[in-house]
Amino acid sequence: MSGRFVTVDGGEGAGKTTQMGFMREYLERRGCRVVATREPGGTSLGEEIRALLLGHRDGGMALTAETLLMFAARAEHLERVIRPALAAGYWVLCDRFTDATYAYQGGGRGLSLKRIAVLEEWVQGALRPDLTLLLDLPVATGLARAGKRGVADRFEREDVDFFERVRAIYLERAAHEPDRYRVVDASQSVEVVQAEVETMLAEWLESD
Ligand code: Z5A
Repeated sequence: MSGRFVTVDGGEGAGKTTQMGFMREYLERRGCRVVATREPGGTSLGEEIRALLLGHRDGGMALTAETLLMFAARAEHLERVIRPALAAGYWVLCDRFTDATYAYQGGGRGLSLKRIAVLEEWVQGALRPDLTLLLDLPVATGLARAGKRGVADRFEREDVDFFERVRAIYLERAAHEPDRYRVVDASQSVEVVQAEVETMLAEWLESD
């Protein structure tokens, strides 16, 4: 079976990490060779950029700098991990990708979506995920889950309105590209979400 690029995205506390583990196991049981990775990060340089992006610094970070750092990490990730893995026939399972830039830097922070599209084209060329699982849940539910984890990073300290705008962009994008996105109600129990993710993956594999 040839490689596919599958991304998992969603707001705070959506359960991406939890479901990624399950998805990896499921795909491996079906005979797929899987590389699981994440953004920002996924490479040695990318993880250093991630620390810069999530850490707190005096005076914050200019939105342009934040966006370019996201894409710098992504460029490295694409060249060193994602493209080689796909070329070798692996399935790449990625925790967040460019949809997150549209949602957080675009929706959350108000950067022009057209400007993000220019960077997307520059850094990715024609490469887009084959499938994106959007784990959607009410902002309050996600924040309550994330709040149990301890020290908040630079994004987790944003207010509810920020995360409402993030969610709205994800849902808008999913409605606009129904062939690529599958939206799962992530407010349900881990087991129910997992069962829905399994059904979704099985149907997608059958139709692919
Ligand atoms: N960011 C950006 O701005 N622009 C970009 O282009 C990219 C990223 C790529 C780091 O991402 C930040 O980077 C992120 C957006 C920004 N900002 N924030 N915040 P991240 O993905 O590493 O960080 P995160 O969103 O906080 O993800 P996470 O910490 O890995 O959470 P998660 O993977 O979605 O959830 P989880 O760890 O699986 O679960 C969270 C908790 O909920 C945990 O205690 C679970 O046991 C629990 N959980 C999970 N599922 C359930 C269900 N179904 N019911 C009840 N409890 C559950």
